[in-house]
Amino acid sequence: MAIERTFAIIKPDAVTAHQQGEILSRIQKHGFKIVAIKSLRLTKEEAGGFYHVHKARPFFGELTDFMSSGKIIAMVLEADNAIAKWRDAMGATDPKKATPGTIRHDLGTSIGTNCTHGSDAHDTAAFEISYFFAGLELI
Ligand code: 3AN
Repeated sequence: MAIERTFAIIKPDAVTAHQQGEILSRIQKHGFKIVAIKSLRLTKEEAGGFYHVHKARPFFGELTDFMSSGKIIAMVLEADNAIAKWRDAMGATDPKKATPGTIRHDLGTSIGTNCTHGSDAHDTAAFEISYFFAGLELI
């Protein structure tokens, strides 16, 4: 296994519900190092740039409205096998299908409002990290 970095978001639903502390605690219990972290609110256009791969999907408008509806917490997480490890910790996209004990199962409310994001591959992790963080923030 190799030390790897992934990109994570605590989404607006979780920030509004004051679940940041619970999610950060789970991140630490899972053994991730938080390399970088910031709180910000995206515009709809910025959310669209982040989710550009989903532009043709029917839920794109709903997704970008939601992701620009309030503050998010953006993070770079580091661990052995971080990309798969964070996706396992989050659980399935749809909280109703996620395994009990995963973050989305326990805190998510719908397939759209599923409280967290995580990169799904090395290339998307590299794009997503660079979308939010400059090199100097990642040392
Ligand atoms: P994941 O975030 O688990 O990789 P993707 O890449 O399939 O899931 O979808 C990106 C985001 O789009 C999801 N996190 C979810 O919030 C949203 N999404 C996916 N499917 C739907 C849907 N049917 N309706 C509304 N939002 C959706």
